Amino acid sequence: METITAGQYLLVYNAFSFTFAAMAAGTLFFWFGRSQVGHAYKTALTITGLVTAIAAYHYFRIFESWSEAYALTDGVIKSSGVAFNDAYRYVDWLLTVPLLLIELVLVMRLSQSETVSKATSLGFAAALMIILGYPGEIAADNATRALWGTLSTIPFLYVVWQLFKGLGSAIERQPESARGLIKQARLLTFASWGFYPIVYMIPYTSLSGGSVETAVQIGYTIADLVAKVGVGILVYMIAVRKSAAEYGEPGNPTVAVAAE
Ligand code: RET
Repeated sequence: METITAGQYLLVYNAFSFTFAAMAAGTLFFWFGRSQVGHAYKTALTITGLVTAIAAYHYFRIFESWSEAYALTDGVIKSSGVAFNDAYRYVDWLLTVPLLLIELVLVMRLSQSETVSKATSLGFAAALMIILGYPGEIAADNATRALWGTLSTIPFLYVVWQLFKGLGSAIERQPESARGLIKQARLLTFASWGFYPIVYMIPYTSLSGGSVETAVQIGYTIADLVAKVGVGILVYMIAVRKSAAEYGEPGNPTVAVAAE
């Protein structure tokens, strides 16, 4: 394992701890938020909270794995001999990335057949992207990393293309008041997702040793916070705004029933 400094170790340690707290808090917020939206949007918020719940569990495990991998005594850091487990991150993505796409599709409230076909094709491509990326992430040499990274980019580009082109026409059919927010959610998804392959390429830079490990862990952690909690908050706002447009003010069941 690469040698890292005590400062780098603590930075990653605190970032994992912070992210566990943020994901857990996000889960409570999204699930309690279900009471603020009309019934058509409750599933979208259930899934948004499920994404952060799955991530909270994995960040807890990642945090534990990180602290087991190193021993910090009197300000001196040593590798403990137990390997840091990178698999938690990929297992997390395998579950949460398709769910994130489904959450976006659900909040658009398309027809049932459109929802099923978009959620299936996007979910499948996203899962393929993660499965192809993993062998590269754990590869010892950069050539193997590049090979799997390139393969993983194929389904990645398909997802990005679908988000922009495929959902584009659907967005135009959304209520005026929510359109801007939906475009923002799509853009934030695009920007945060684009950050992952950049972080993946850090080992090709002039950084070395513990700096690579630290930059990769911090990079993926920031991207996860934006992609799950940041996009989740936008999904919540879209659901509230669309509920107001379609059912009347939030939490007013009389209007909601009348609008059905
Ligand atoms: C990998 C491998 C290199 C090529 C590409 C990748 C893309 C990863 C992405 C991950 C997104 C994860 C999310 C997690 C949070 O919920 C696998 C790094 C293109 C886009 C959104």
